[in-house]
Amino acid sequence: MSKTENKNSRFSLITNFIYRNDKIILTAHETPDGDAIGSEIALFHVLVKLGKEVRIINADPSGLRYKFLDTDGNIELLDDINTLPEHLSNWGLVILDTNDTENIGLVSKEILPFVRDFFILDHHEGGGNIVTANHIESEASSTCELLYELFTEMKVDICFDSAQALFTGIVYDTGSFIYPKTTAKTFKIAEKLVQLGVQPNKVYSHVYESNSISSLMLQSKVLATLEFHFNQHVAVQQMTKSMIIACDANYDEADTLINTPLKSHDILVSIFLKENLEGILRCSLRSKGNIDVAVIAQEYGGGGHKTAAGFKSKLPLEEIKEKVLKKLEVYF
Ligand SMILES: [Mn+2]
Repeated sequence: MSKTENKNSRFSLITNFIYRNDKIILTAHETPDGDAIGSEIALFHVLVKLGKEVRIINADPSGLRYKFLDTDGNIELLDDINTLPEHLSNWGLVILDTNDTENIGLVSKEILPFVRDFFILDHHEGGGNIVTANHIESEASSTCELLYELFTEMKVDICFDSAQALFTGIVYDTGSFIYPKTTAKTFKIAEKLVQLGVQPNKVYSHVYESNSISSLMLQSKVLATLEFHFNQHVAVQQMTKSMIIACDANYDEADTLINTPLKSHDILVSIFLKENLEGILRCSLRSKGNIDVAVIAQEYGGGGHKTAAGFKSKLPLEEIKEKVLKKLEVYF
């Protein structure tokens, strides 16, 4: 591998960032999902192999279902700023799977302002203020897919742990290879990762068959809130803080329910309004057909893709529900 800077290659910006920083912190979006954690773990192993000093620091804890990717406990939680590296001005920061620096929780306050350099690697459609130090390909199925291609361009070896993390991110973000951005390339990459030893069934089992009983209880409560609008073309579900507490469940354990209404032929948009334990509301939106839900999310300071987007709000749940339904009126 050449250490000379290559200005013409597809990944030259991120490659050069890696070459000029010997100490690198990795982070990803709040409530990190399979692609966020998969990206962090995959890049971690590659950077360590390149001789870098690497830390993964997230604002929110990883879900239990992703612990198999991090058996060595390399992911640190930013809940105690005393554990931060001493001289942050010597460190570079790579932000994965979001292009919104407001979407990395406390990392945006405690780390981002103090590092010498930072870089965004992501596949979401842009929100408002996109910084220039970025590599964003919104056609990519996942950040993990981009990372695989970066590693290939850099000609670095992908170890088993890294391969398994990449595969998990791709499976998660493509809904197991069925969402619109799943391409022949996605399958080719998956094939390579399986050749490196990844067992698809093992990944599936960890990510999708490790729900707790409390999560099932929470899901039954959320599904019971299902209501229909616009002649049964729009479905709304909600999860309140009190439901999470009553079930002794975790905030993200009902997440997949947003996809359930879309299983009906008639439903074109699925809305999921959920409060976290601090009472802060997140509105997630999914669509099929030609309804661009990213536009709605962007109006409220969020972002995402045409068929999958979301935003956070301090407004009450009922108010946001009415506002979002109003925005959808033009389609029906
Ligand atoms: Mn992603």
